[in-house]
Amino acid sequence: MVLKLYGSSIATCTRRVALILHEKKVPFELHEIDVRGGAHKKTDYLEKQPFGQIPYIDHDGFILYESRAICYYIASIYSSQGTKDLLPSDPKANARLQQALSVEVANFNAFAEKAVVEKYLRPMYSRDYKPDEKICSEAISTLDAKLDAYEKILSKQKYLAGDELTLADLYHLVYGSLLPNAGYTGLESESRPNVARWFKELSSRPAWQAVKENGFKSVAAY
Ligand SMILES: N[C@@H](CCC(=O)N[C@@H](CS)C(=O)NCC(=O)O)C(=O)O
Repeated sequence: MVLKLYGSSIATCTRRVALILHEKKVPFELHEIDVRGGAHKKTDYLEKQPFGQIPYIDHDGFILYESRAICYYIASIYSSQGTKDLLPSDPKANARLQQALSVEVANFNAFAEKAVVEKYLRPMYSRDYKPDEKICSEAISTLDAKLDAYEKILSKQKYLAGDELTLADLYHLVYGSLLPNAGYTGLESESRPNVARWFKELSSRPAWQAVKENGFKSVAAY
C-alpha cells in the first residue's frame, strides 16, 4: 500500500518529510489535514498523533509521528533507492550523523524556527499579530553566532556529518529557506563562504525544488 502522509503541503514539518520522500524516490499520498478548521485536534486524529500536530504517516498500518523520526524511518527502510547514504550504517559515520542531527535541533532549528515563527508565520496566519522584535532579534543573534561554528566545521568537510550528504544537512532547508522572510540572510553571507556554499548546494536539490514554497502534491509513482 502506498505510504500515506497526513499533514499540510504548506507546513514546515510536513515539508521536511516530503523532502526526504522525494530524495528517496518513494511514492506517497498526501492527505491534507484542515489545520485551520482544527481537524488535528479531533478525537480520531489524536488517536494517531496524541499531541494534535501534523504530520504523521501510515505505512501499511504502521503509524509514526514526529517529522525527524519519520524521515529516519524512510531513509532506513528505503536505504537502497534514491539518494544513497543519507543514513550511514558504519558505527562511526552513524555516530557523526547523530552528532549532526543534535546540532541541527539544538544549535540551528531552535533559533531559526523561533525567528521565523515570530516574524513571519504568525503574522501570516493572523494579520493582527504584532511580532515581538526582541524574541526575534535574540534568536537571530544567537543563530548568527552558532553559524560561526558551522563555518569551522564546513571549512574542513563538505557536509555537517562528514563528506557525504545526510539527513542532518537536508533538515536545515525547512526553516533555513524561510530565514530571509524573518529578515536574516546569514546563510548566504560571503563572510561565511563555506556555510554559503553548503546552503546554496542544498537549496538547489531537485527534491527541495519539488516541495518548497507553495505546496506540493502526492507522487503516485517514481
Ligand atoms: N516536533 C514535531 C512538531 C510538529 C509541529 O510543530 N507541527 C505544526 C505544524 S509545522 C503543527 O501541527 N501546528 C499546529 C499545532 O501545534 O496545533 C514534528 O517535527 O513533527
